[in-house]
Amino acid sequence: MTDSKRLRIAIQKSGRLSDDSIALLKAIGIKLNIRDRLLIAHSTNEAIDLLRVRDDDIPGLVMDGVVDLGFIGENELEEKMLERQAAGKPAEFEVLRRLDYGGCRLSIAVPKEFSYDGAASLAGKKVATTYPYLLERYFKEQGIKAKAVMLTGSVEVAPRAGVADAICDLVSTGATLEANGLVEEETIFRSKAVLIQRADGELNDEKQALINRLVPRIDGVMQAKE
Ligand code: PRT
Ligand code: ZN
Repeated sequence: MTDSKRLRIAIQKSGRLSDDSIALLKAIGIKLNIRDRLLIAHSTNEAIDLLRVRDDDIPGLVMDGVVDLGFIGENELEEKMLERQAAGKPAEFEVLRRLDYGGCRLSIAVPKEFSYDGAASLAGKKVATTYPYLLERYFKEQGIKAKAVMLTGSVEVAPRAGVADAICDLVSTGATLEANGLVEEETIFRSKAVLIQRADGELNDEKQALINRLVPRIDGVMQAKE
């Protein structure tokens, strides 16, 4: 159980952001007792509970005020914000810090055989992605009429499978694109992990004081690494 007087922080349970987020919490002096299978982890030295969930759920948990803070990739945060705005749901949050991990870019890539000559080449094409709102926004900005096809996994095989003409997916080294015969053509969003706070004004003074004590320590840890 979580106690509403304790600060609630959402982190990715298991994935690319988990280890770095936990390492950062530990580096700022928060002692954690994490048991692998459990959704909740309590700090043993601060009034903090961790909620360990899928990264997709973190923006909504913060925007709905279920948790006070969340560690999340800007790609996922921006996508969920656009999705919630479109659905008329609360989409407010405050970015406390941009962090030094989780770096990646959301890029459009096409099969080697595709004769690509600028974004206009995508007109009338299907583009597979897990980020339809970010992609549709890009199409709109570019004035292109193309279709975003939503896939939650295996986006890079969509062109070979005949499901789409191109893809829009996260890239870090580019090895996955290369292995699938795809060429990166446009970067539509650059992302890092961020620490966000709920923006509904419902935080009590003690929680706010704790946050105000923790954030400068994050700055200290990041500066020490530079
Ligand atoms: O289970 P859950 O929903 O929590 O996890 P998930 O599978 O949705 O997310 P996860 O753990 O894969 O990624 C979490 C976050 O890490 C993303 O939302 C990004 O903010 C960030 N991140 C940083 C990345 C990458 N780098 C990355 N390289 N997320 C995904 N990738 C993928 C990329 O799309 C490719 O398929 O990793 C693969 C390898 O990339 P290359 O370019 O190095 O080959
Ligand atoms: Zn996810």
